Amino acid sequence: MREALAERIRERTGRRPWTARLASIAPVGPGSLAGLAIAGLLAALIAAACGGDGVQDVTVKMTARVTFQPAEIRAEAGRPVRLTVDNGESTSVHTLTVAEMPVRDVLSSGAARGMGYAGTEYDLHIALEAGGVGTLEFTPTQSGEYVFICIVFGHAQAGMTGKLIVE
Ligand SMILES: [Cu+2]
Repeated sequence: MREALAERIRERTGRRPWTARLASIAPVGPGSLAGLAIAGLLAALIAAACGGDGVQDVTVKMTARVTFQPAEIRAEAGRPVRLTVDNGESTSVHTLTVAEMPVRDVLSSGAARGMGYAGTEYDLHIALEAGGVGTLEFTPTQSGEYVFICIVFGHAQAGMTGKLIVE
């Protein structure tokens, strides 16, 4: 059945479809080691395309105009996120805070001026002094749209808000 389909694709394109090529190197019998090595190589190549360790790297800048740049970021549910938060250009302390969001494995490197986690008040939070760069690692567990803000008084009202879209 599969061979018949492969034959039809070959007739139409003059080439063997890659699935048929994969099938022909699938491990069967004594020649299986070469097949396994090629399958392993393919898996490694696919993993590299996804960022190697599977971590989603995202960077958000806190700007001198009291905004987040970009103000919209995306992540995939179930995969760890390494969010680099860059307050290098502004002259104020800022935070990136998500009040409520289904999340696990949270690790925050920021805690400026006593603005670290206040108990379990926020699900995601990082506070950075002016000039500081930090990382917020987490794994979102549910798709949805989550608002992040800076909790320094007046900053969210001034426009320091953004959206984290988990798909
Ligand atoms: Cu701020």
